[in-house]
Amino acid sequence: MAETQTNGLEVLETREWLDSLDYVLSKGGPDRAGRLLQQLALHARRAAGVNLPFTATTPYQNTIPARQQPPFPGSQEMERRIKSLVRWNALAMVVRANKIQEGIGGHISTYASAATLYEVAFNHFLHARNESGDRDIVYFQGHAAPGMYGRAYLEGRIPKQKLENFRRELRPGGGLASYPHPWLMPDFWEFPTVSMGLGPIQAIYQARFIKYLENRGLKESRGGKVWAFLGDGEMDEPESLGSITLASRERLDNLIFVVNCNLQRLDGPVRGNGKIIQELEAIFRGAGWNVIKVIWGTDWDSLIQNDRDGLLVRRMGEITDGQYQKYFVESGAYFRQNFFGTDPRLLKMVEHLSDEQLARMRLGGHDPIKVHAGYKAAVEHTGSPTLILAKTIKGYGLGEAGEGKNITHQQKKLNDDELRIFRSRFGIPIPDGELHDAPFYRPSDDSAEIQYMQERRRQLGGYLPERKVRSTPLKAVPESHFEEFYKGTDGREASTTMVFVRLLSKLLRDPEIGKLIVPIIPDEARTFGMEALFRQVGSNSSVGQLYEPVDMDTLI
Ligand SMILES: Cc1ncc(C[n+]2csc(CCOP(=O)(O)OP(=O)(O)O)c2C)c(N)n1
Ligand SMILES: [Mg+2]
Repeated sequence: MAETQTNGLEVLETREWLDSLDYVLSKGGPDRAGRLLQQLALHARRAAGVNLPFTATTPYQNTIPARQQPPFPGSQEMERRIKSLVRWNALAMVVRANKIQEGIGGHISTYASAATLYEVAFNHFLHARNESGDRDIVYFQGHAAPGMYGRAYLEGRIPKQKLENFRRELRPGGGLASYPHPWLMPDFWEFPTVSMGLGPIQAIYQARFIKYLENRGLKESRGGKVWAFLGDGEMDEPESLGSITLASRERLDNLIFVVNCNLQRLDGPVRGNGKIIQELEAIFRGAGWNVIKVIWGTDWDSLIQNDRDGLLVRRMGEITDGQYQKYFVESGAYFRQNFFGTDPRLLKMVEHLSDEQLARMRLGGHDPIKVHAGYKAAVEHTGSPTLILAKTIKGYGLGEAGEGKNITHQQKKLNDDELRIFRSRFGIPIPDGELHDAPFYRPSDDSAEIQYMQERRRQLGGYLPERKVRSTPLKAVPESHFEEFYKGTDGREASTTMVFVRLLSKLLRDPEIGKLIVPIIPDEARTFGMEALFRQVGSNSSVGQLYEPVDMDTLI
């Protein structure tokens, strides 16, 4: 709260206003309270010129408060066990490959930090087919590929032999590609997502294309979403941000970006001195996106609820990402002293928690309940695309072997001790004596875990990722369209553009092929003599034409 509030009268006045607002909230709900606040701001501006400063960001807390979050629809315990199995196999795949062949590479820590983001999506959201026959389209973060292979192995879709040959596809029996690419694994990956930045920009254009097909009546099934799972470092690629205003202008509410904010990139912090979540929130809110922050896990709920004066949330907002990263590797005592120790009232808030409990306070991106709430709000949102910013720890679960450390992205080998700690933390039933080789682990088909994950995928219409070629070949265009061009222009001069435009016009008039051609002319249609197309084929806009064109009368 502002310093001026040391004045007793002002404190009382503020309390009265807050109580009134609480009353409106309880009677009329958040929408009513929102309208009231807007009216208040408008009134203050009209009556006395009070100008509230523009804020592009909201406080450093979850967008969805605990009391508004929906119940979790699955078995948390079962899903945690399945997630642990995927974690283990993803890690084992990279560790084994590098044991067998020095320098083979691969990534452990990206998936380790994103596991909950993927597992909640796989168990509850990603449709291979929905009720209307539509499907979700998913861009997987390239460096998280080991997790997708680990899951497909448990689903029985990838044999152990291929897992063994990760990054060595030419070995007998075949192997698995480093990164997603349909050319390398034509039955599995649908889209290439490495280099970084390819996923986000492709997802935007794909979501727009799907809306176009729907608006033109070329696609009837509905409700499918385009999901893009991205890294926070990846958001610095020009391609990641380059088309985000197109997505909001076109109101692509079929598009969801999930950014795994583990605060780290390849070998350093994403924003040591700043906060990547706040920065991305400002950029995307400014561009007209719906932004959902998933920062704090359930462990924080009661502290946040008791934070009546906003002291805690203010402190959360003061800390830089570099310092948050330091908390990830430090003890609970350090966290208490450095984070809460600046104010006796903050210290009091956590006096009932031991250092150990403090060190284990989970972040939002590792908490299925919070992730589920964010995803549900995203799929239900209409009118604009959604960005989910989930806070996580890079290399989660690796402990001393790399959790939260700058070297974690390049961690490809674990010694026996480190394997044992990871195995025990996630409860994988592999005895100490067998750990050295990091063997894969898959329970039998009739185990509760495999049954559960199979049933979830059945409910969601099948497996993902899976690439199926669905296109039907088109009939060739009649040769007669081209005959006049074979003859030449008989001495008259003709430019290549003139001939191209004539050819295009002819093809557009063909009843079969014409309806399938979409001229996309960002500019220079007139310069190249194509203005006749405006009347003949029209130009596409998802909102129709909201103005009277200046040259309406002159267009033929
Ligand atoms: C265009 C491009 N530049 C550099 C790389 C090399 N590279 C691979 S992963 C990575 C860092 C990824 O950081 P982030 O996006 O935060 O993902 P995280 O692993 O932390 O989830 C880099 C620089 C790349 N793959 N593509
Ligand atoms: Mg990162």
